[in-house]
Amino acid sequence: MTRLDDALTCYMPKILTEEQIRQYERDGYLSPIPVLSPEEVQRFRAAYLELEAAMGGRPKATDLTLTHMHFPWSWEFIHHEKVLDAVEDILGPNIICWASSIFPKQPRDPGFISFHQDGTYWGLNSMDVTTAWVALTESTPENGCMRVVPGSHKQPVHPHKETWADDNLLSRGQEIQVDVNEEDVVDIVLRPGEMSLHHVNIIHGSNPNHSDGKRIGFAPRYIRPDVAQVQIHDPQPAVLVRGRDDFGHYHVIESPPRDVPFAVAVEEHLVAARQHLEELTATKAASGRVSG
Ligand SMILES: O=C(O)CCC(=O)C(=O)O
Repeated sequence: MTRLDDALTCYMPKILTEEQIRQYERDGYLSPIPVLSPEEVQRFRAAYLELEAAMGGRPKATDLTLTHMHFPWSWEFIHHEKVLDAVEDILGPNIICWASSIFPKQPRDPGFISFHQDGTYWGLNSMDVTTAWVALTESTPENGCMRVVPGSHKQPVHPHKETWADDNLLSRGQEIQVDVNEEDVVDIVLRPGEMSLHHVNIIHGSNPNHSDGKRIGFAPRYIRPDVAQVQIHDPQPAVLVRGRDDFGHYHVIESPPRDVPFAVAVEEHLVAARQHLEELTATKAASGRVSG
């Protein structure tokens, strides 16, 4: 009996099947999982597009981290019941949202994401970390959907190079220093409202958008409360979205974002996101929370 068999004998999954949980364990990702209704997709997409417009129309992914700290719709998103039910089936009943990112690609956007493993530079001391990548538009090979190497989460953490390439949407253009065989890569095709879950150590990336439409994904990062961030002395803010935190590794935020005029929230968000990126770049800390 494996550890997973053991766990499944006393656990009744909330939304995933046992087969899906085993699949995630084996492949390091699971897709597609329907989570948002068409109305929710429309509402969240409209909220994001309002933010996008207020940020000049083409915000970079690095300016879109931690929106849940500033916008009620994003706070609601990271607490979405169906998303959390699936995450609970993977991580267990106690869940912290440690970060969130939004990855927009504009029509014909040359922006791409080089192959990388998130686990290399988030500075977390455990691999019990999963990203819920929720599609707010279609996500297809043509518009630059996410691509993964199934099973690669079981590989060691590989060296990465910071390329700082212009069109690379990652904070420092991090790129894995192993050859990725195209034949091993799987496209994660999603319809609006579907999500994939991916393990923090899986090799993943995405290509430019060759279509005439936008591609938008919202990606909350979830951990178990026992997962700590190394090399950080003061507890970092994080949101307990389900269950209990018996470990105290984070400064747990319990209240939704303050009710301030939209323009103020945008300004505060941008300052916070940029400050965060600056700190990260200045220290080159391996513990960055700038996602992707
Ligand atoms: O949105 C993408 O294309 C890639 C996202 C990503 O790298 C991530 O969620 O970790």
